[in-house]
Amino acid sequence: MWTELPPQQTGTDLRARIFRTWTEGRDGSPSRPRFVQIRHQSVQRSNRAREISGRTDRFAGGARGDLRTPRRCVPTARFLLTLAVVSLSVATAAPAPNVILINCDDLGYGDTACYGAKDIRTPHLDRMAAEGTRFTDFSVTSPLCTPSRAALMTGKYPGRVGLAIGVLRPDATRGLATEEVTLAEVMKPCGYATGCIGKWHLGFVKGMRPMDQGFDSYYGVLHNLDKFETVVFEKEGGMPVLRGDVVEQRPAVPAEMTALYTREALAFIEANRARPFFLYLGHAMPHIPFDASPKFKGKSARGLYGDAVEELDDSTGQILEKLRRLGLAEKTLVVFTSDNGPERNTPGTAAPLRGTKHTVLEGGLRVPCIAWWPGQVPAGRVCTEQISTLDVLPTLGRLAAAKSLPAGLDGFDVSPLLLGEKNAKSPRSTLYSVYGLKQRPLESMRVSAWKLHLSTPPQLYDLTRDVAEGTDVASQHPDVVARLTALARQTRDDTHAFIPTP
Ligand SMILES: [Ca+2]
Repeated sequence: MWTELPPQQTGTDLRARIFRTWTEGRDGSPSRPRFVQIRHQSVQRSNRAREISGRTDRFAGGARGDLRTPRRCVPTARFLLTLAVVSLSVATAAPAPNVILINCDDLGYGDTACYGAKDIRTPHLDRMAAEGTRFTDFSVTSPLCTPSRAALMTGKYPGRVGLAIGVLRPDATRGLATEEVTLAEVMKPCGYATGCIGKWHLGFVKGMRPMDQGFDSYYGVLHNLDKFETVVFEKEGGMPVLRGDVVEQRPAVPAEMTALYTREALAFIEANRARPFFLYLGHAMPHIPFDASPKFKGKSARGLYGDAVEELDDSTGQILEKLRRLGLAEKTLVVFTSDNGPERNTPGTAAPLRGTKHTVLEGGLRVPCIAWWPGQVPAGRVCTEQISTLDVLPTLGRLAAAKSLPAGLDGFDVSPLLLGEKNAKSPRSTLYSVYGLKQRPLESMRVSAWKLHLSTPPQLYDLTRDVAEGTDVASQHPDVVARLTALARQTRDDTHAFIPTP
Protein backbone atom coordinates (compact mmCIF):
# COMPACT_ATOMS: atom_id res chain seq x y z
CA MET A 1 0.00 0.00 0.00
CA TRP A 2 1.36 3.38 -0.97
CA THR A 3 0.49 6.15 1.35
CA GLU A 4 1.20 9.80 1.47
CA LEU A 5 2.97 11.29 4.40
CA PRO A 6 0.49 12.55 6.96
CA PRO A 7 0.04 16.31 6.76
CA GLN A 8 2.17 16.98 9.79
CA GLN A 9 5.17 15.42 8.07
CA THR A 10 5.16 17.77 5.14
CA GLY A 11 6.58 20.41 7.40
CA THR A 12 6.89 23.26 4.92
CA ASP A 13 5.29 25.73 7.27
CA LEU A 14 7.23 24.31 10.18
CA ARG A 15 10.52 24.99 8.47
CA ALA A 16 9.60 28.62 8.23
CA ARG A 17 8.90 28.75 11.94
CA ILE A 18 12.13 27.34 13.26
CA PHE A 19 15.62 28.71 13.33
CA ARG A 20 18.96 27.93 14.81
CA THR A 21 20.31 29.49 17.93
CA TRP A 22 24.03 29.79 18.29
CA THR A 23 26.02 30.42 21.40
CA GLU A 24 29.56 30.37 22.66
CA GLY A 25 30.99 27.38 24.48
CA ARG A 26 29.78 26.91 28.01
CA ASP A 27 33.17 27.74 29.41
CA GLY A 28 32.91 31.21 27.91
CA SER A 29 35.80 30.73 25.58
CA PRO A 30 35.60 32.36 22.18
CA SER A 31 35.32 28.97 20.61
CA ARG A 32 33.38 28.18 17.52
CA PRO A 33 29.69 28.68 17.97
CA ARG A 34 27.60 25.72 18.92
CA PHE A 35 24.25 24.74 17.61
CA VAL A 36 22.23 24.49 20.77
CA GLN A 37 18.64 24.04 19.91
CA ILE A 38 15.79 24.75 17.61
CA ARG A 39 13.14 27.00 18.98
CA HIS A 40 9.72 27.72 17.74
CA GLN A 41 9.68 31.40 17.04
CA SER A 42 6.13 31.61 18.25
CA VAL A 43 7.13 30.55 21.75
CA GLN A 44 10.64 31.87 22.08
CA ARG A 45 9.94 34.34 24.83
CA SER A 46 11.21 33.34 28.23
CA ASN A 47 9.20 31.31 30.66
CA ARG A 48 8.85 34.33 32.90
CA ALA A 49 7.69 36.47 30.05
CA ARG A 50 5.21 33.84 29.09
CA GLU A 51 3.83 33.72 32.59
CA ILE A 52 3.53 37.46 32.79
CA SER A 53 1.95 37.91 29.42
CA GLY A 54 0.09 34.64 29.46
CA ARG A 55 -3.20 34.92 27.74
CA THR A 56 -5.25 32.08 26.48
CA ASP A 57 -6.17 33.77 23.25
CA ARG A 58 -3.40 31.93 21.43
CA PHE A 59 -4.98 28.68 22.45
CA ALA A 60 -8.10 27.45 20.82
CA GLY A 61 -7.66 23.78 21.52
CA GLY A 62 -10.17 21.26 22.62
CA ALA A 63 -13.24 23.29 21.82
CA ARG A 64 -14.93 20.76 19.64
CA GLY A 65 -18.25 19.60 20.92
CA ASP A 66 -17.49 15.93 20.55
CA LEU A 67 -14.69 16.01 23.06
CA ARG A 68 -15.27 14.25 26.29
CA THR A 69 -14.91 16.49 29.27
CA PRO A 70 -11.65 15.24 30.75
CA ARG A 71 -12.02 13.84 34.19
CA ARG A 72 -8.63 15.12 35.18
CA CYS A 73 -7.79 17.88 32.79
CA VAL A 74 -7.14 21.22 34.43
CA PRO A 75 -4.84 23.06 32.03
CA THR A 76 -2.87 25.98 33.32
CA ALA A 77 -2.15 29.11 31.34
CA ARG A 78 1.49 28.15 31.08
CA PHE A 79 0.72 24.87 29.43
CA LEU A 80 -2.02 26.29 27.33
CA LEU A 81 0.54 28.59 25.81
CA THR A 82 2.81 25.74 24.87
CA LEU A 83 0.10 23.52 23.52
CA ALA A 84 -1.18 24.12 20.04
CA VAL A 85 -4.54 23.77 18.52
CA VAL A 86 -4.62 20.17 17.41
CA SER A 87 -7.91 19.05 18.83
CA LEU A 88 -8.67 15.46 19.56
CA SER A 89 -11.77 14.16 17.94
CA VAL A 90 -13.13 10.90 19.28
CA ALA A 91 -12.72 9.86 22.87
CA THR A 92 -12.00 6.31 23.86
CA ALA A 93 -14.26 4.44 26.20
CA ALA A 94 -11.44 3.55 28.58
CA PRO A 95 -11.05 5.56 31.77
CA ALA A 96 -7.91 7.66 32.02
CA PRO A 97 -5.26 5.37 33.50
CA ASN A 98 -2.18 5.89 35.56
CA VAL A 99 0.78 5.35 33.23
CA ILE A 100 4.15 3.80 33.90
CA LEU A 101 6.52 3.90 30.93
CA ILE A 102 9.55 1.67 31.44
CA ASN A 103 12.32 2.38 28.93
CA CYS A 104 15.32 0.10 29.08
CA ASP A 105 18.63 1.17 27.57
CA ASP A 106 19.96 -0.91 24.66
CA LEU A 107 17.80 -3.93 25.45
CA GLY A 108 17.68 -6.04 22.30
CA TYR A 109 14.62 -7.39 20.55
CA GLY A 110 15.66 -10.95 21.38
CA ASP A 111 16.82 -10.43 24.96
CA THR A 112 13.68 -11.55 26.80
CA ALA A 113 12.12 -14.99 26.90
CA CYS A 114 8.78 -13.81 25.58
CA TYR A 115 10.63 -12.48 22.53
CA GLY A 116 12.56 -15.69 22.06
CA ALA A 117 15.56 -15.66 24.40
CA LYS A 118 16.43 -19.16 25.60
CA ASP A 119 19.20 -18.22 27.99
CA ILE A 120 17.72 -15.29 29.89
CA ARG A 121 14.88 -15.89 32.34
CA THR A 122 12.20 -13.23 32.31
CA PRO A 123 9.19 -14.76 34.07
CA HIS A 124 7.72 -11.43 35.12
CA LEU A 125 7.87 -9.99 31.62
CA ASP A 126 6.50 -13.24 30.24
CA ARG A 127 3.59 -12.99 32.66
CA MET A 128 3.15 -9.32 31.78
CA ALA A 129 2.90 -10.33 28.11
CA ALA A 130 0.48 -13.14 28.94
CA GLU A 131 -1.71 -10.70 30.87
CA GLY A 132 -1.31 -7.97 28.26
CA THR A 133 -0.33 -7.41 24.65
CA ARG A 134 3.06 -8.00 23.10
CA PHE A 135 3.91 -5.93 20.03
CA THR A 136 6.19 -7.49 17.45
CA ASP A 137 6.58 -4.49 15.13
CA PHE A 138 7.32 -1.60 17.48
CA SER A 139 10.22 0.58 16.37
CA VAL A 140 12.18 3.54 17.61
CA THR A 141 13.08 6.26 15.13
CA SER A 142 16.81 6.13 15.69
CA PRO A 143 19.30 3.49 16.83
CA LEU A 144 20.81 5.79 19.44
CA CYS A 145 19.86 7.07 22.89
CA THR A 146 19.36 10.81 22.49
CA PRO A 147 17.43 10.93 19.20
CA SER A 148 15.34 7.92 20.17
CA ARG A 149 14.37 9.49 23.49
CA ALA A 150 13.69 12.84 21.85
CA ALA A 151 11.13 11.15 19.61
CA LEU A 152 9.57 9.25 22.50
CA MET A 153 9.32 12.33 24.67
CA THR A 154 7.91 14.65 21.97
CA GLY A 155 6.12 12.49 19.40
CA LYS A 156 8.23 14.19 16.71
CA TYR A 157 11.05 13.02 14.52
CA PRO A 158 14.21 13.97 16.40
CA GLY A 159 15.36 16.28 13.62
CA ARG A 160 12.40 18.53 14.29
CA VAL A 161 13.77 19.22 17.75
CA GLY A 162 17.38 19.48 16.64
CA LEU A 163 18.45 16.09 18.00
CA ALA A 164 18.61 13.79 14.97
CA ILE A 165 22.33 13.26 15.10
CA GLY A 166 24.61 12.10 17.89
CA VAL A 167 24.41 11.59 21.62
CA LEU A 168 24.44 14.43 24.11
CA ARG A 169 27.55 14.16 26.24
CA PRO A 170 27.59 15.77 29.68
CA ASP A 171 29.33 18.92 28.42
CA ALA A 172 26.71 19.51 25.74
CA THR A 173 24.97 22.83 25.85
CA ARG A 174 22.36 21.80 23.34
CA GLY A 175 19.37 19.66 24.16
CA LEU A 176 15.61 19.47 24.03
CA ALA A 177 14.40 23.05 24.01
CA THR A 178 12.35 24.06 27.02
CA GLU A 179 9.52 25.08 24.76
CA GLU A 180 9.08 21.64 23.27
CA VAL A 181 6.08 19.90 24.78
CA THR A 182 7.05 16.61 26.40
CA LEU A 183 5.01 13.62 27.45
CA ALA A 184 5.07 14.97 31.00
CA GLU A 185 3.75 18.32 29.79
CA VAL A 186 0.88 16.54 28.08
CA MET A 187 0.01 14.49 31.16
CA LYS A 188 0.54 17.08 33.86
CA PRO A 189 -2.28 19.45 32.83
CA CYS A 190 -4.59 16.45 32.96
CA GLY A 191 -4.05 16.25 36.70
CA TYR A 192 -1.27 13.70 36.71
CA ALA A 193 1.60 13.63 39.16
CA THR A 194 4.64 13.28 36.90
CA GLY A 195 7.80 11.50 37.95
CA CYS A 196 11.01 10.85 36.07
CA ILE A 197 13.45 8.24 37.30
CA GLY A 198 16.68 7.27 35.57
CA LYS A 199 18.45 8.23 32.40
CA TRP A 200 17.39 11.39 30.60
CA HIS A 201 19.96 12.20 27.90
CA LEU A 202 17.95 15.09 26.50
CA GLY A 203 19.88 18.05 27.83
CA PHE A 204 21.66 18.88 31.03
CA VAL A 205 21.73 22.64 31.32
CA LYS A 206 19.08 24.69 33.02
CA GLY A 207 15.83 24.57 31.12
CA MET A 208 16.46 21.17 29.64
CA ARG A 209 16.41 18.84 32.64
CA PRO A 210 13.40 16.65 33.50
CA MET A 211 11.97 19.06 36.07
CA ASP A 212 12.20 21.85 33.49
CA GLN A 213 10.27 19.67 31.05
CA GLY A 214 7.11 18.89 32.98
CA PHE A 215 8.21 16.39 35.59
CA ASP A 216 7.37 17.13 39.22
CA SER A 217 10.26 15.06 40.48
CA TYR A 218 13.48 13.52 39.28
CA TYR A 219 15.81 10.89 40.64
CA GLY A 220 18.70 9.30 38.82
CA VAL A 221 21.70 9.70 36.58
CA LEU A 222 21.02 12.01 33.67
CA HIS A 223 23.76 10.40 31.59
CA ASN A 224 25.33 7.15 30.49
CA LEU A 225 27.64 5.36 32.86
CA ASP A 226 30.21 4.50 30.21
CA LYS A 227 33.68 5.97 30.17
CA PHE A 228 32.80 8.56 27.55
CA GLU A 229 30.59 10.27 30.07
CA THR A 230 31.96 9.33 33.49
CA VAL A 231 35.30 10.87 32.51
CA VAL A 232 33.69 14.29 32.58
CA PHE A 233 33.00 13.89 36.31
CA GLU A 234 36.31 12.38 37.43
CA LYS A 235 37.51 15.53 39.16
CA GLU A 236 34.20 15.92 40.97
CA GLY A 237 34.20 12.50 42.59
CA GLY A 238 32.40 10.58 39.89
CA MET A 239 29.07 10.49 38.16
CA PRO A 240 26.37 12.08 40.30
CA VAL A 241 23.05 10.53 41.22
CA LEU A 242 20.61 13.41 41.48
CA ARG A 243 17.44 13.97 43.42
CA GLY A 244 16.00 16.96 41.69
CA ASP A 245 19.04 19.15 41.18
CA VAL A 246 20.79 17.97 44.32
CA VAL A 247 23.57 15.40 44.23
CA GLU A 248 22.57 12.51 46.48
CA GLN A 249 25.37 10.08 45.70
CA ARG A 250 28.77 9.97 44.03
CA PRO A 251 29.82 8.02 42.15
CA ALA A 252 26.91 6.22 40.58
CA VAL A 253 27.62 2.49 40.68
CA PRO A 254 26.34 0.51 37.68
CA ALA A 255 25.56 -2.60 39.73
CA GLU A 256 23.30 -0.57 42.01
CA MET A 257 21.25 1.32 39.48
CA THR A 258 18.40 -1.08 38.78
CA ALA A 259 17.78 -1.64 42.49
CA LEU A 260 17.90 2.10 43.21
CA TYR A 261 15.53 2.91 40.38
CA THR A 262 13.16 0.14 41.44
CA ARG A 263 13.13 1.42 45.00
CA GLU A 264 12.31 4.90 43.76
CA ALA A 265 9.62 3.65 41.39
CA LEU A 266 7.88 1.73 44.17
CA ALA A 267 8.07 4.77 46.44
CA PHE A 268 6.63 6.99 43.70
CA ILE A 269 3.71 4.63 43.19
CA GLU A 270 3.09 4.42 46.93
CA ALA A 271 3.22 8.19 47.36
CA ASN A 272 0.81 8.82 44.49
CA ARG A 273 -1.49 5.86 45.01
CA ALA A 274 -4.51 8.07 45.63
CA ARG A 275 -4.14 10.29 42.58
CA PRO A 276 -3.42 9.94 38.86
CA PHE A 277 0.25 9.52 38.10
CA PHE A 278 2.63 9.25 35.16
CA LEU A 279 5.98 7.65 35.82
CA TYR A 280 8.78 7.57 33.27
CA LEU A 281 11.36 5.00 34.35
CA GLY A 282 14.50 5.16 32.20
CA HIS A 283 16.62 2.23 33.30
CA ALA A 284 20.40 2.41 32.99
CA MET A 285 20.59 -1.26 32.05
CA PRO A 286 21.64 -3.17 30.04
CA HIS A 287 23.69 -0.34 28.48
CA ILE A 288 27.42 -0.74 28.95
CA PRO A 289 28.84 -1.08 31.55
CA PHE A 290 26.05 -3.54 32.33
CA ASP A 291 26.05 -4.97 35.83
CA ALA A 292 23.68 -6.39 38.42
CA SER A 293 23.00 -6.60 42.13
CA PRO A 294 24.66 -9.42 44.08
CA LYS A 295 21.32 -11.25 44.21
CA PHE A 296 21.34 -11.59 40.41
CA LYS A 297 25.04 -11.74 39.61
CA GLY A 298 26.28 -15.03 38.23
CA LYS A 299 22.80 -16.45 37.77
CA SER A 300 22.02 -16.11 34.07
CA ALA A 301 23.18 -18.43 31.32
CA ARG A 302 23.86 -15.25 29.26
CA GLY A 303 26.47 -14.12 31.75
CA LEU A 304 26.54 -10.69 33.37
CA TYR A 305 24.48 -9.19 30.55
CA GLY A 306 21.78 -11.77 31.25
CA ASP A 307 22.04 -11.03 34.97
CA ALA A 308 21.31 -7.36 34.25
CA VAL A 309 18.29 -8.25 32.13
CA GLU A 310 16.99 -10.69 34.71
CA GLU A 311 17.18 -7.93 37.31
CA LEU A 312 15.19 -5.65 34.98
CA ASP A 313 12.64 -8.43 34.76
CA ASP A 314 12.49 -8.68 38.54
CA SER A 315 12.16 -4.91 38.80
CA THR A 316 9.18 -4.94 36.47
CA GLY A 317 7.68 -7.78 38.46
CA GLN A 318 8.00 -5.75 41.66
CA ILE A 319 6.25 -2.80 40.04
CA LEU A 320 3.36 -4.90 38.75
CA GLU A 321 3.02 -6.62 42.12
CA LYS A 322 2.96 -3.25 43.85
CA LEU A 323 0.12 -2.15 41.58
CA ARG A 324 -1.81 -5.34 42.31
CA ARG A 325 -1.31 -5.02 46.03
CA LEU A 326 -2.48 -1.40 46.05
CA GLY A 327 -5.53 -2.24 43.96
CA LEU A 328 -4.19 -0.12 41.10
CA ALA A 329 -3.70 -2.83 38.49
CA GLU A 330 -6.97 -2.13 36.68
CA LYS A 331 -6.25 1.59 36.82
CA THR A 332 -2.71 1.54 35.45
CA LEU A 333 -1.23 1.12 32.00
CA VAL A 334 2.33 -0.18 32.11
CA VAL A 335 4.47 -0.18 28.97
CA PHE A 336 7.82 -1.93 28.85
CA THR A 337 10.19 -1.13 26.00
CA SER A 338 13.75 -0.16 25.02
CA ASP A 339 15.32 2.89 23.39
CA ASN A 340 17.22 1.03 20.66
CA GLY A 341 18.76 -2.32 19.77
CA PRO A 342 21.64 -4.05 21.55
CA GLU A 343 25.14 -2.60 21.60
CA ARG A 344 27.70 -4.11 19.27
CA ASN A 345 30.13 -6.62 20.72
CA THR A 346 28.00 -7.36 23.75
CA PRO A 347 25.97 -10.50 24.51
CA GLY A 348 22.81 -8.55 23.65
CA THR A 349 20.88 -9.86 20.67
CA ALA A 350 18.15 -8.66 18.38
CA ALA A 351 17.48 -12.17 17.04
CA PRO A 352 15.78 -13.02 14.77
CA LEU A 353 16.49 -9.56 13.41
CA ARG A 354 19.78 -8.50 11.83
CA GLY A 355 21.77 -5.53 13.05
CA THR A 356 22.47 -3.74 16.31
CA LYS A 357 22.40 -0.30 17.81
CA HIS A 358 24.22 2.17 15.50
CA THR A 359 22.58 0.58 12.44
CA VAL A 360 19.24 1.22 10.78
CA LEU A 361 18.68 -2.47 10.28
CA GLU A 362 15.64 -3.80 12.10
CA GLY A 363 17.88 -5.00 14.93
CA GLY A 364 18.79 -1.41 15.68
CA LEU A 365 15.29 -0.02 15.43
CA ARG A 366 12.78 -2.69 16.39
CA VAL A 367 12.52 -3.20 20.15
CA PRO A 368 10.42 -5.14 22.62
CA CYS A 369 7.14 -3.54 23.62
CA ILE A 370 4.71 -5.03 26.11
CA ALA A 371 1.58 -3.21 27.23
CA TRP A 372 -0.29 -4.25 30.39
CA TRP A 373 -3.52 -2.86 31.70
CA PRO A 374 -5.78 -5.57 33.12
CA GLY A 375 -9.34 -5.28 31.88
CA GLN A 376 -8.46 -2.79 29.14
CA VAL A 377 -5.49 -4.03 27.13
CA PRO A 378 -6.36 -7.49 25.82
CA ALA A 379 -4.60 -10.33 27.60
CA GLY A 380 -2.45 -12.86 25.81
CA ARG A 381 -2.49 -11.02 22.52
CA VAL A 382 0.37 -10.63 20.07
CA CYS A 383 -0.05 -7.57 17.88
CA THR A 384 1.86 -7.44 14.60
CA GLU A 385 0.75 -3.98 13.49
CA GLN A 386 3.48 -1.42 12.76
CA ILE A 387 3.82 1.26 15.41
CA SER A 388 6.59 3.50 16.69
CA THR A 389 7.73 5.43 19.71
CA LEU A 390 6.44 8.46 17.81
CA ASP A 391 2.95 7.16 18.53
CA VAL A 392 3.37 7.01 22.31
CA LEU A 393 2.69 10.68 23.05
CA PRO A 394 -0.52 11.03 21.05
CA THR A 395 -1.74 7.69 22.38
CA LEU A 396 -1.08 8.53 26.02
CA GLY A 397 -2.51 11.99 25.44
CA ARG A 398 -5.71 10.40 24.21
CA LEU A 399 -5.89 7.99 27.12
CA ALA A 400 -5.28 10.81 29.58
CA ALA A 401 -8.09 12.76 27.93
CA ALA A 402 -5.82 15.66 27.02
CA LYS A 403 -7.80 18.43 25.42
CA SER A 404 -5.15 19.06 22.83
CA LEU A 405 -1.80 17.86 21.65
CA PRO A 406 1.25 19.75 20.46
CA ALA A 407 1.25 20.81 16.83
CA GLY A 408 3.50 19.17 14.29
CA LEU A 409 3.44 15.65 15.66
CA ASP A 410 4.72 12.74 13.61
CA GLY A 411 2.92 10.21 15.77
CA PHE A 412 -0.56 8.75 15.66
CA ASP A 413 -3.05 7.82 18.33
CA VAL A 414 -2.97 4.03 18.38
CA SER A 415 -5.20 3.64 21.43
CA PRO A 416 -7.87 1.69 19.49
CA LEU A 417 -5.17 -0.81 18.62
CA LEU A 418 -3.81 -0.84 22.15
CA LEU A 419 -7.24 -1.41 23.63
CA GLY A 420 -8.06 -4.15 21.17
CA GLU A 421 -10.96 -2.47 19.47
CA LYS A 422 -12.49 -4.66 16.81
CA ASN A 423 -10.77 -4.37 13.44
CA ALA A 424 -8.44 -1.67 14.74
CA LYS A 425 -5.45 -1.10 12.48
CA SER A 426 -2.38 1.02 12.97
CA PRO A 427 -2.55 4.31 11.10
CA ARG A 428 1.23 4.08 10.71
CA SER A 429 2.78 2.70 7.55
CA THR A 430 5.97 4.76 7.27
CA LEU A 431 9.10 5.24 9.33
CA TYR A 432 12.22 7.17 8.37
CA SER A 433 15.45 6.55 10.25
CA VAL A 434 18.90 8.06 10.14
CA TYR A 435 22.15 7.45 11.97
CA GLY A 436 25.43 9.29 11.59
CA LEU A 437 26.50 12.20 9.49
CA LYS A 438 29.30 13.25 7.18
CA GLN A 439 30.47 10.76 4.60
CA ARG A 440 28.48 7.70 5.45
CA PRO A 441 25.16 8.36 7.10
CA LEU A 442 22.86 5.38 7.38
CA GLU A 443 19.31 5.99 6.29
CA SER A 444 16.32 3.77 5.90
CA MET A 445 12.73 4.21 4.82
CA ARG A 446 9.98 1.86 5.83
CA VAL A 447 6.65 1.77 4.05
CA SER A 448 4.49 -1.06 5.32
CA ALA A 449 6.45 -4.24 4.65
CA TRP A 450 9.01 -2.59 2.38
CA LYS A 451 12.27 -1.51 3.97
CA LEU A 452 14.73 0.49 1.89
CA HIS A 453 18.31 1.25 2.88
CA LEU A 454 19.60 4.33 1.09
CA SER A 455 22.98 2.76 0.57
CA THR A 456 25.04 2.57 -2.61
CA PRO A 457 23.56 0.67 -4.27
CA PRO A 458 20.24 0.82 -2.44
CA GLN A 459 18.97 -2.31 -0.72
CA LEU A 460 15.35 -3.30 -0.48
CA TYR A 461 13.80 -5.93 1.76
CA ASP A 462 10.31 -7.34 2.12
CA LEU A 463 9.89 -7.64 5.87
CA THR A 464 6.83 -9.86 5.50
CA ARG A 465 8.99 -12.62 4.09
CA ASP A 466 12.39 -11.52 5.27
CA VAL A 467 12.36 -9.81 8.65
CA ALA A 468 16.10 -10.49 8.97
CA GLU A 469 16.80 -8.33 5.91
CA GLY A 470 18.82 -11.07 4.29
CA THR A 471 17.63 -11.05 0.68
CA ASP A 472 18.01 -7.80 -1.23
CA VAL A 473 15.22 -7.51 -3.80
CA ALA A 474 16.02 -3.99 -5.02
CA SER A 475 16.79 -5.14 -8.56
CA GLN A 476 13.39 -6.79 -8.80
CA HIS A 477 11.46 -3.73 -7.67
CA PRO A 478 13.04 -0.57 -9.11
CA ASP A 479 9.71 1.24 -8.86
CA VAL A 480 9.55 0.57 -5.13
CA VAL A 481 13.14 1.72 -4.70
CA ALA A 482 12.40 4.95 -6.53
CA ARG A 483 9.28 5.71 -4.53
CA LEU A 484 10.82 4.97 -1.15
CA THR A 485 13.92 6.94 -2.05
CA ALA A 486 11.82 9.96 -2.91
CA LEU A 487 9.82 9.60 0.30
CA ALA A 488 12.99 9.28 2.37
CA ARG A 489 14.46 12.43 0.84
CA GLN A 490 11.24 14.29 1.42
CA THR A 491 11.08 13.15 5.05
CA ARG A 492 14.77 13.96 5.55
CA ASP A 493 14.17 17.49 4.35
CA ASP A 494 10.89 18.01 6.14
CA THR A 495 12.20 16.76 9.48
CA HIS A 496 15.61 18.48 9.21
CA ALA A 497 17.28 15.14 9.75
CA PHE A 498 20.70 16.32 8.63
CA ILE A 499 21.11 19.46 10.66
CA PRO A 500 24.75 19.28 11.77
CA THR A 501 25.66 19.29 15.41
CA PRO A 502 29.00 20.06 17.01
CA1 LIG B 1 20.32 3.43 24.21
